[in-house]
Amino acid sequence: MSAPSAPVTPAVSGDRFAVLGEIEQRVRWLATAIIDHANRVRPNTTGLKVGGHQASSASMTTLMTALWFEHLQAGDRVSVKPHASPVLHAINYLLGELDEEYLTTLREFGGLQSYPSRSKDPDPVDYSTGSVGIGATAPIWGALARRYVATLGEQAGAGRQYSLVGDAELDEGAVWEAILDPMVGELGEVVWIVDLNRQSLDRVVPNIGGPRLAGMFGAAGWQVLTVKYGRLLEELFAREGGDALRRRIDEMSNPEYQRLLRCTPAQLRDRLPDSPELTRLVSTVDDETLHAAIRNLGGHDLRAVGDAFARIDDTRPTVIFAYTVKGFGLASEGHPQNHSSLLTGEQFGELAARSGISVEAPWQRFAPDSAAGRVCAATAERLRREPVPAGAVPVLPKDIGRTPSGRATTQAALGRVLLDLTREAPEVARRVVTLCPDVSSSTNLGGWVNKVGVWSPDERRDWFDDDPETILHWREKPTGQHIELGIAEGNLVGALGELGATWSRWGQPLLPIGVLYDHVRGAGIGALVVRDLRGRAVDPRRHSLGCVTRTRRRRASVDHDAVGGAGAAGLYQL
Ligand SMILES: Cc1ncc(C[n+]2csc(CCOP(=O)(O)OP(=O)(O)O)c2C)c(N)n1
Ligand SMILES: [Mg+2]
Repeated sequence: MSAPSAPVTPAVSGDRFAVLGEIEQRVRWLATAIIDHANRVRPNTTGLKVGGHQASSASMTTLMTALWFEHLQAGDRVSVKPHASPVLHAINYLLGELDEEYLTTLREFGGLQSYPSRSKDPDPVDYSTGSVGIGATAPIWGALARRYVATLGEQAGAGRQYSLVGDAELDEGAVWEAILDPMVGELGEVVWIVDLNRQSLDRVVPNIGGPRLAGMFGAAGWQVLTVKYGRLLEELFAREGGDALRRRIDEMSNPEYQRLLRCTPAQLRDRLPDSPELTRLVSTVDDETLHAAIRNLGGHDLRAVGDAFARIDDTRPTVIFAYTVKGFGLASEGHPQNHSSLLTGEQFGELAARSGISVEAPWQRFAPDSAAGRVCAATAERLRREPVPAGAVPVLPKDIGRTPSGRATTQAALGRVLLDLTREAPEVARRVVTLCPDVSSSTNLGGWVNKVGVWSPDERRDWFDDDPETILHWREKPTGQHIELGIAEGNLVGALGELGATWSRWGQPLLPIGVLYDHVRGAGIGALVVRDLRGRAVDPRRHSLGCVTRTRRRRASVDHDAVGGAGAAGLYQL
């Protein structure tokens, strides 16, 4: 695969953007080189494929450069789409958060992980990702968990919760299950940035389209921002015949557009115009400009991306659709089969030359006294995080003074134990949070829910509090300890995972307990590997969670970075 040569970074004016462009180019280079080294340089004793995703990474380098080096704040947290992990490591390296020795270890035992891992990677990773859709939604549940901790009166910091997601990732059911939950529409700290490169793993997706997706997010109450074109294209749109150019690009199918990305300027002159006005406009543009213009999408324009970030409204969740080119700046750019493709030695050498780097000395940081070096230092300073002090873990009672007599269902026992805990160990009970996908009453949580109330960011009136026939009282208040979800078992698992991780994120241990029916435990949890107490295999994407099912006991121990810890240790087991 070899695209006609083009400038790696579109021209940006102004010192600030020139420096950012330089950083972006270095990030793209480093991300590509990390993968190249693992596959073409590091001795491979087994001969087995190593892999990595150069094109998926290049698709996001502009977005991630703009985010990290201009907008991100220390309190923010980011989930990075799995196959862009090299971009995250490249940025962390430039910020001094990752040692050079790791850059040669991608996908090696003990080295940089295939996908961002909060526990196994040596540099700062906020959310582990890997299974698409699960990592994307994790910051939603992270936001919820942080709000929950804050309503306990504990310190949990503040900041946005970003998800950097692939466009094909939006096919995942977990995404829509989360977006549909009405609670999520109130999480103004949630920001999704969709890398809209029109490609999935296998193909150019013919009907993936911003407007349809925008309508779906908009209907769920999200702010929708679109970054479609870069400055060069906008400039051409303003010229005579510009309307015809815009219409032509807007109306062509994704595969046709993608084909143009693989064309030489001469081929573009032949294929692009469909009207006399457009033929005239194209004839006024030189080859280099024409070639750059067709790929000049907003997601590769630092200024356009920065403008969108500046418009984020923190009163509701935001999604930014950023149009990008998969493999941007690489020889494989825009090719339908570039998902796992690797640059050849020759192509890698060409990229080095265009990036101003030598293949022999690939791991160059910026000189500290250069403009880019100063931006890196200032960014590292801005994003520096204080270590989180561990909160006190209440002691779990070994005995709550109740001896079962006769027969009882596990669900009855669960209801009783929870209430007993409020009397025998109130400090422990205060840390218990129950979650349920619309089966609270039928799993015997009624007494507990009546006692502790239902969690809601704001106090809400219970219109049935004066109704003598109402047994289960639905008192919604910020101090409630039960979180009610819709019939959404995927959300249950996602939220449990993040509530179980608050000890490691914010130093505040919680004891999350999820309750669902035994026979539906597979629903929505399909993305995770759930085993019973005898089971061994665990899913690598979640921290810890406890599920008590309706008819039989189950403990879903889902291992991830920080399994165990306070959040898991106190999980309730019958
Ligand atoms: C649940 C799940 N199914 C399948 C995969 C394999 N997979 C990895 S990336 C990918 C395509 C992702 O496309 P997109 O999100 O658009 O990202 P891009 O590579 O275009 O940046 C697939 C199917 C996965 N990681 N997780
Ligand atoms: Mg894609």
